Amino acid sequence: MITMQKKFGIITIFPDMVKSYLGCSILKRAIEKGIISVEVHNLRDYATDKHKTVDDYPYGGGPGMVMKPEPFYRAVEDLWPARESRRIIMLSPRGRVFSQDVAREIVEDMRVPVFLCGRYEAIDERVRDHLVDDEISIGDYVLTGGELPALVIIDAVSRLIPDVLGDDQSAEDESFSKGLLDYPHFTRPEEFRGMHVPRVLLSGNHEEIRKWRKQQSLKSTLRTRPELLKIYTLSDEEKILIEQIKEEQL
Ligand code: 4FM
Repeated sequence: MITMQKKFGIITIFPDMVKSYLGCSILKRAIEKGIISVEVHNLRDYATDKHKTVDDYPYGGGPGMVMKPEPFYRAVEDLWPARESRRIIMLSPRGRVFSQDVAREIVEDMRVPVFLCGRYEAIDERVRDHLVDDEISIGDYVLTGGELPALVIIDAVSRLIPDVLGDDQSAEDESFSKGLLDYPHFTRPEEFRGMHVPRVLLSGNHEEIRKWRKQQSLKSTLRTRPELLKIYTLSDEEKILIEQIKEEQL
């Protein structure tokens, strides 16, 4: 069987933080099976002074330290010397916002995604200028570094690769990849602390179940994320279901 083999690279001053997440659960199995591989490199190995300095004071003053450009350039040029072989991704709140579409774009790109993880206050702007191909944010909040965002992206991209998820768990099957929020899920027992599983799910009527799930997805999307419906093309059935939901709310 032919399958995708996706490589990732990470440059960080906390390689153990990244490796510990990759050493668990589904990503661990995917790495063991050779479906994905993640090269984790320590930025300090590319510092040039005897103290392995990777940060310095900001020109112009202000709080915090700035990461020096030289170690990032040296690491990338040593590890992925061919420009066309790599897609250097910087993680920061200044980037374009990550989404399922961006995950699909990265999985389809033949280049190796290499994540530059910053710490401290910022990375020297000259890294962005001539080394970075793509700047991504995982959302409008501020973290202490780029390691968690890099792992978030690797996680979302990896599960799009055929064979990373089990046979029964397809990445395409879920509601969100279709542009709507997921429907409610239930497992045994049928009654828990007086709360019952919706009767339709026990009916064995697959057409009724499909319709109920669609209705639930539309309901929660309309309530919680109405902006998602603006970019979603509704089928005739979905238009009718939406009208029914809106009538219920009157
Ligand atoms: C990034 C801290 C660079 C320090 C960060 C440096 C973030 C986000 C984020 C924190 N990254 N989406 N939100 N990074 O908060 O991507 Cl030098």
